[in-house]
Amino acid sequence: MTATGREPSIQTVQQHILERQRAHHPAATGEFSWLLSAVTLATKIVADHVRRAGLIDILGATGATNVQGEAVQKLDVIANETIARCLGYRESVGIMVSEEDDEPRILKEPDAHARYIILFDPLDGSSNIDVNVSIGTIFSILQRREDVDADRVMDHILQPGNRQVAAGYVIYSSSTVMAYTTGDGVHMFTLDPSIGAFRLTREEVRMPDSGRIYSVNEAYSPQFPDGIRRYLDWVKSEESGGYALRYIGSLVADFHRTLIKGGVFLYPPTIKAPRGKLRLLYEANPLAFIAEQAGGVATDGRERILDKIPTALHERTPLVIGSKDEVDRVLSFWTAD
Ligand code: FBP
Repeated sequence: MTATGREPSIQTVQQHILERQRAHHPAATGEFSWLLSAVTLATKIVADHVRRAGLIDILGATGATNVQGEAVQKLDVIANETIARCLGYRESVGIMVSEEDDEPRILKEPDAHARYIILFDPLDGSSNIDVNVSIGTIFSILQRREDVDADRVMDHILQPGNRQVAAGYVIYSSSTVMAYTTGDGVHMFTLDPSIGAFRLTREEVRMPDSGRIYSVNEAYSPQFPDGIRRYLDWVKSEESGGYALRYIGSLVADFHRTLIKGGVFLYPPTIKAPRGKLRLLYEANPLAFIAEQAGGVATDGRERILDKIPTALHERTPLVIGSKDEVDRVLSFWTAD
């Protein structure tokens, strides 16, 4: 019951998408909200596993290593298979790309129906699973290109981020929150355990234009480009007027904070990872779409993330993302070579 004594309105993700789509596309069939219901279903199942992880022995590694060279966590596999299964029930999903899979999964032979491609990081921040720190799922949705033969799978997948039709993330934390955009603003939903549904809690989210928070793994600063090191010296100087450092080590959580409170998140190139660590297709692109839709900015230090032409499935990119003024500030010290 709200302060006014009225029952708060209950709007689920599907309702919200349908209503906004109908507002802009009266002929909308509901196919898209049906597609996104696979994501909400899967992430509800993942949220339940994450919450009970310590109780049902699904913490820890499987002993396997994924295509990224990372130790695969048991929950990585559960999240990956759960999302694949739920997406598999949707006629409109033809191709699926996951951080955990070496190759794309062709769910359906290319036809007029199976026109969507879903790219996702099933469990971001998995190094934080065992220590009960916020983790998340990140997803990006593309449509098959009409100018390319149906069987040229990689040409359909390797599209620039500005071709995304939707993107979002779910953060598994003190509460489970989903944020998404279809290019019509950014909207947030909180999972209500009492009804098992994501309920609208913030509409038209705007990222503040500035924010005195910077987020980076400073342990790597000896490996950062000079410009980044100069920015980090400035941000800690009196001249900056004082900033706080916040680094959770889960991209989805560091981004969620930046989206709400403002500031800047950086994962620059390092000597060890000259192209950065984060993946373009299912980490940088979806978050860049959300950032821009909320009034923020995302760059690799040289160009807009959403304009980058991908060349490989698990391609990495440097990432500077956040409030306009803070990203501009970083770029005033550093421009990628
Ligand atoms: P995955 O867990 O999905 O592989 O993501 C990579 C990640 O954990 C990000 O969530 C996070 O921002 C970054 O790596 C942390 O890297 P580092 O430990 O080098 O700071």
